[in-house]
Parts: sequence; structure tokens; C-alpha cells
Amino acid sequence: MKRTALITGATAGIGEATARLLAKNNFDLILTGRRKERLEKLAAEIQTQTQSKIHLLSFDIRNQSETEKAIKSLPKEWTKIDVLINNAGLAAGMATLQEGVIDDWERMIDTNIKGLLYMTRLVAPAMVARGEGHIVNISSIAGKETYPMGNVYCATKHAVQSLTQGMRLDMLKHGIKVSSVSPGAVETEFSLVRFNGDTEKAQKVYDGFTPLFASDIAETILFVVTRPAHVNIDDILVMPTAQAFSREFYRK
Ligand code: NDP
Ligand code: 8X3
Repeated sequence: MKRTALITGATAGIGEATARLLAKNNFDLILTGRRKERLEKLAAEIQTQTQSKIHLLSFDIRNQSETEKAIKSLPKEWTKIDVLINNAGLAAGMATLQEGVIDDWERMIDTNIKGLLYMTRLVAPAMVARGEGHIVNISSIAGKETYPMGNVYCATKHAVQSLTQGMRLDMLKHGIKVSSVSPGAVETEFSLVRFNGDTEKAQKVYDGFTPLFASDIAETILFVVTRPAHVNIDDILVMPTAQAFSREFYRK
């Protein structure tokens, strides 16, 4: 039977790759992100290749009222969300805490923690009422380790780990699955965003080794959301072969 997945942050990287893969695997999709034209282009491409139905919502997940308005605008036939993939997120800058840029902290906390909370608060009640549903939170190796100058980003991803556990506990008796997927370095727009559009700095992150690709994480997410009803993947850590710990790379 066809299921509906809502993917936040589907305009790029992991979210986009996941949209493409789920569309090929019997999912209808609600895709979100701020860049509306990217969502429209992606939807058009997917629809030429698959039978997937797609609904687009363009809003800033840091804004609670925009997020609520978007979810409340869903036509009735789109209100049964089977899978919520909380993927939208970013790192902004790298700095010691004592030299940290407050605006960067706000962006990361508002997107990675508060945005994820707003979305879950809006979508989870209907899952609970139906007694079924699956929430997948995209965490990171940065949710398990803290690296120099990664202070606030790492803290937001540690929060995602903790919230994943909290959601699982709170929704346990309602039959809701809650999972996290925690990647190491994935080559997406992540580093470009982190370094504010500095392509040279962004490229250096992936120099000399093969990072993960967004499609690797999409495949992991597909695995997580297609287990039998009695199986929940609590957390899955996926690393490039050439990466051990968050800052230990084997570069050739
Ligand atoms: P990308 O920068 O390629 O994609 C990020 C997505 O998040 C975009 O679709 C962007 O959409 C969306 N987003 C960011 N801010 C907002 C906002 N305020 N409102 C709505 N949407 C927003 O990065 P990735 O695909 O790599 O990142 C996806 C997730 O994976 C993030 O949570 C990240 O922390 C996590 N992750 C990434 C890793 C990596 O190495 N790349 C490793 C581990 C975890 P738009 O700008 O159009 O709004
Ligand atoms: C992204 C991976 O190690 O750059 O979450 O923080 S890392």
C-alpha cells in the first residue's frame, strides 16, 4: 500500500535524494524547504519518472507560525502522514565558543532543534490518534561526539539524539516508531552553507577521501522506513570508510 512521507529540507542534499528514492519505492511525498523553485523543479522531475503524488510546502521552519500555517493548509487527502523525516538542518560557521557568532548559534538552534520540534508537534498528534506512524530524525556523528569549534552544532545534534529518545518514550504506548539516522561526512551543500558560500573552504572538507553521498543516506532512510511493523531501528550511524571519529580522516 502507498504511504505518505513528509520530508523537511527537500531542496538539497539528503532530503532531495531521499525524496527521489522514496518516490521510486511507493511513497507519496510532502516536500518542504524555503526555496520554492527548487521544490517545483524536483517535483516535476520526480513526476516524469514515477507515479508518486507530490505536495509542496515552502516555508521557513524556524518560524513557528509559518510552519503551523503550512501544515494546517494541507488538503484533507494529504493529512494522513505516515512518515515524518525531520531532515532540515544546518551548521553555521566554525568558531571557538568564546569567539562564537551569536547569530550563527541562533540559526542552528532555531533550525535544528526548534524547527524539528515545531514540525513534530504539528504532525505527531494525528499519528498518535491513528496509533501508527514513523518519525525519523536526521542526527549526525556530531550528535555522538563533540569536536573543536563544533560546539553549538554538536549540541544541537546531541539535542536531536535526546529528543529522539524522548519522542520514543512518550509515543511508545501509541505504537509510533521513532528513529534517528546519524551520518558522518556527506558531500552536500552542508559545508557550503557552513562556510557561507566559500567553495574553496567547503571543498577542502572532502579533499583526499571519498565522503558519503546523499544517496547513501537516502538508502539508509529507505531501509529504516521499510522494516516490518514489529521492528524499529532506534539509531543508525553511517560513516565514510575513510572516517573514524568526527575529525579523524584518512586522506590520500
Ligand atoms: P544541505 O545544505 O544540502 O540541505 C539542507 C536542507 O535543509 C535544505 O533543503 C534546506 O532548504 C533545509 N533548510 C535549512 N534551513 C531551513 C529553514 N530555516 N527552513 C526550512 N528548511 C531549511 O545539507 P544536508 O542535506 O547535508 O543536511 C541535511 C541534514 O543532515 C541536516 O540536518 C544536517 O545537519 C544533517 N547532516 C549532514 C551531514 C553532512 O555531512 N552533510 C552529516 C550529518 C548530518 P532551504 O535552504 O531551501 O530552506
Ligand atoms: C555533519 C557532520 O562532522 O561535519 O553533521 O559535523 S560534521
